[in-house]
Amino acid sequence: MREFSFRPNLQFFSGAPSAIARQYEWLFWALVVVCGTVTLAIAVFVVYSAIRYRRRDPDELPPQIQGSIFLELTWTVIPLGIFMGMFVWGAFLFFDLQRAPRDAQDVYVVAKQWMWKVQYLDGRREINTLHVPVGTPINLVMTSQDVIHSFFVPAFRIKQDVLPNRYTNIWFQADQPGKFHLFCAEYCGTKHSGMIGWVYAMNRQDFQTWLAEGAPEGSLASTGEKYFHQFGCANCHHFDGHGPCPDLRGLYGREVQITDGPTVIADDSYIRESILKPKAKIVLGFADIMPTFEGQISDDQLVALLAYIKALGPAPGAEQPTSSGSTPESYGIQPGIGGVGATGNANTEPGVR
Ligand SMILES: [Cu+2]
Repeated sequence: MREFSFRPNLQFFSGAPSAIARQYEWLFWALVVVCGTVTLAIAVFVVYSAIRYRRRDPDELPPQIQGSIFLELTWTVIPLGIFMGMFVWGAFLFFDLQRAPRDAQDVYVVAKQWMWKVQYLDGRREINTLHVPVGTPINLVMTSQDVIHSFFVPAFRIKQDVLPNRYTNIWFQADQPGKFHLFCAEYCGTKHSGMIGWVYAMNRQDFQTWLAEGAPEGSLASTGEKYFHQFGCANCHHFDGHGPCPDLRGLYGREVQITDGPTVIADDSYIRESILKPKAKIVLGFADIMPTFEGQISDDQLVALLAYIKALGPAPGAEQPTSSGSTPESYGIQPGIGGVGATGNANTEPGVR
């Protein structure tokens, strides 16, 4: 297993352990070379001109030169093309890193002063370490319990702010096994510098073995299902489309029409807001009857509820949501399974892993 820690050394290409990280290195060095060349060329020309055209006699009157359209267009258009090219290159890479592939596996991260709590869909949890299989895109869904933190793994060139009261995400895919440093990159209090950990990229086989070692309480979605009944959500959110509150099957990633407002995408942050501040966005056609759960549900419980809601497939005959990220199948259940005889009864087993 290769150890990769972040220490300054003179390596031009570090052999980064992910494809996007290597593309970032190419972009970085292209920027250095282009900007360095332009800076050097200008500096040399300034020095050359200062010497070549220096005033030799106090009474000297230099010949007047009229402008040259050709010259001005040349030195405007060529650099514009080069720098726009770098902008477009950088923008494409940026978007690549912002949009997780559809088959990415969700892993939930809750940051708090001063640790990283990681929860896997199968129910395994860990602190300050993140185990991932090689060759699988991992979509980190992150939130903070207190202040702003920043999830930073230099080896994968990923850094994303982790904010209270909403979810942010970033994805990466390790393509070689190894151990990589994880940092908090946003000053978050006294022990900020101790908020560090390791990302372990493992062969799939090793990862499966590791995963099987510890999830005593069942999958994250099944834990979420437990909370769904415990907090009484099931009393109003029926799975037959006839309850007093919206049917949550297939909700995740779908467009939702708000009363007196625009449509919104039902993403992680929307679902979170709907649980903690249900009055913020009332779904069209439903009454404002949901109580707030602010202060009653922890971030860890919210993550489990989210996993459960995502795991509910669409209602039979409904369209698949079009969002990226994990599909209901990756949560270990079949689409539509949430509707199988389920009317919010604690005895129904939606077949979660
Ligand atoms: Cu922090």
